[in-house]
Amino acid sequence: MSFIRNALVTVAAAASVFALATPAQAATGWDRCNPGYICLFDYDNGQGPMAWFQIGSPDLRQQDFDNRTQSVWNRTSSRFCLYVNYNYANDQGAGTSFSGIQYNTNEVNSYSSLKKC
Ligand SMILES: [Ca+2]
Repeated sequence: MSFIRNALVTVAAAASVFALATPAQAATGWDRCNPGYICLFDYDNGQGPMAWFQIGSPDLRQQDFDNRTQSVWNRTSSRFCLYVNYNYANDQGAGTSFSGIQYNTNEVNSYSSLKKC
Protein backbone atom coordinates (compact mmCIF):
# COMPACT_ATOMS: atom_id res chain seq x y z
CA MET A 1 0.00 0.00 0.00
CA SER A 2 2.73 2.37 0.97
CA PHE A 3 4.57 1.51 -2.23
CA ILE A 4 1.54 2.39 -4.35
CA ARG A 5 1.06 5.68 -2.53
CA ASN A 6 4.72 6.56 -3.01
CA ALA A 7 4.52 5.64 -6.68
CA LEU A 8 1.50 7.90 -7.15
CA VAL A 9 3.27 10.78 -5.43
CA THR A 10 6.25 10.27 -7.71
CA VAL A 11 4.06 10.31 -10.81
CA ALA A 12 2.29 13.46 -9.64
CA ALA A 13 5.62 15.18 -8.96
CA ALA A 14 6.94 14.20 -12.37
CA ALA A 15 3.77 15.48 -14.02
CA SER A 16 4.03 18.87 -12.35
CA VAL A 17 7.68 19.23 -13.38
CA PHE A 18 6.69 18.44 -16.94
CA ALA A 19 3.90 21.01 -16.81
CA LEU A 20 6.29 23.68 -15.56
CA ALA A 21 8.83 22.90 -18.26
CA THR A 22 6.33 22.83 -21.13
CA PRO A 23 4.21 25.91 -21.76
CA ALA A 24 0.70 25.16 -22.93
CA GLN A 25 0.94 27.14 -26.15
CA ALA A 26 2.13 25.52 -29.36
CA ALA A 27 5.70 26.09 -30.49
CA THR A 28 6.21 29.17 -32.63
CA GLY A 29 9.07 30.53 -34.71
CA TRP A 30 12.39 28.70 -34.88
CA ASP A 31 11.30 26.21 -32.20
CA ARG A 32 9.08 24.36 -34.67
CA CYS A 33 12.14 23.02 -36.49
CA ASN A 34 13.04 19.58 -35.18
CA PRO A 35 16.59 18.19 -34.92
CA GLY A 36 17.61 16.32 -38.08
CA TYR A 37 15.79 18.67 -40.48
CA ILE A 38 16.58 21.77 -42.48
CA CYS A 39 13.66 24.17 -42.12
CA LEU A 40 12.70 27.01 -44.47
CA PHE A 41 10.53 29.84 -43.22
CA ASP A 42 8.33 32.24 -45.13
CA TYR A 43 9.37 35.27 -43.04
CA ASP A 44 12.49 36.50 -41.25
CA ASN A 45 13.54 35.09 -37.88
CA GLY A 46 11.82 31.72 -38.24
CA GLN A 47 8.36 33.22 -38.57
CA GLY A 48 5.43 32.31 -40.79
CA PRO A 49 4.72 29.04 -42.62
CA MET A 50 7.55 26.48 -42.54
CA ALA A 51 8.72 23.69 -44.86
CA TRP A 52 11.13 21.03 -43.55
CA PHE A 53 13.45 18.55 -45.30
CA GLN A 54 15.89 15.74 -44.59
CA ILE A 55 17.33 15.36 -48.10
CA GLY A 56 15.98 18.38 -49.99
CA SER A 57 13.64 19.00 -52.92
CA PRO A 58 14.23 19.43 -56.67
CA ASP A 59 11.16 21.64 -56.95
CA LEU A 60 9.83 23.67 -54.04
CA ARG A 61 6.51 24.14 -55.86
CA GLN A 62 5.79 20.60 -54.65
CA GLN A 63 5.92 21.83 -51.06
CA ASP A 64 4.17 25.11 -51.90
CA PHE A 65 7.37 26.92 -50.93
CA ASP A 66 8.70 28.24 -54.22
CA ASN A 67 10.35 31.69 -53.98
CA ARG A 68 9.26 32.07 -50.35
CA THR A 69 12.28 31.34 -48.15
CA GLN A 70 13.33 34.30 -46.00
CA SER A 71 14.96 32.43 -43.14
CA VAL A 72 16.61 29.04 -42.67
CA TRP A 73 17.65 26.78 -39.80
CA ASN A 74 19.78 23.79 -40.77
CA ARG A 75 19.45 21.24 -37.94
CA THR A 76 20.99 18.41 -39.98
CA SER A 77 24.66 17.38 -39.76
CA SER A 78 25.11 18.22 -43.46
CA ARG A 79 25.73 21.32 -45.50
CA PHE A 80 22.90 22.20 -47.91
CA CYS A 81 22.85 24.36 -51.03
CA LEU A 82 19.78 26.35 -52.00
CA TYR A 83 19.20 27.18 -55.66
CA VAL A 84 17.22 29.91 -57.35
CA ASN A 85 15.97 27.55 -60.09
CA TYR A 86 14.35 24.10 -60.14
CA ASN A 87 16.41 20.88 -60.26
CA TYR A 88 19.38 22.45 -58.46
CA ALA A 89 20.07 24.83 -61.32
CA ASN A 90 21.58 28.08 -60.42
CA ASP A 91 22.56 30.96 -62.64
CA GLN A 92 22.61 33.59 -59.89
CA GLY A 93 24.78 31.95 -57.20
CA ALA A 94 23.77 29.29 -54.70
CA GLY A 95 22.92 29.92 -51.08
CA THR A 96 24.88 27.74 -48.67
CA SER A 97 23.37 26.59 -45.38
CA PHE A 98 25.84 25.18 -42.85
CA SER A 99 24.95 22.61 -40.20
CA GLY A 100 23.49 24.16 -37.07
CA ILE A 101 23.24 27.70 -38.44
CA GLN A 102 20.06 29.76 -38.23
CA TYR A 103 19.84 32.87 -40.43
CA ASN A 104 17.77 35.28 -42.49
CA THR A 105 18.51 35.04 -46.19
CA ASN A 106 18.65 38.86 -46.49
CA GLU A 107 17.92 38.71 -50.19
CA VAL A 108 15.10 38.23 -52.66
CA ASN A 109 13.33 35.08 -51.49
CA SER A 110 13.98 33.26 -54.72
CA TYR A 111 14.96 29.70 -53.77
CA SER A 112 13.30 26.97 -55.82
CA SER A 113 15.26 23.81 -54.90
CA LEU A 114 17.73 22.52 -52.31
CA LYS A 115 19.95 19.52 -51.60
CA LYS A 116 22.94 18.39 -49.60
CA CYS A 117 26.16 19.64 -51.16
CA1 LIG B 1 13.25 30.79 -58.04
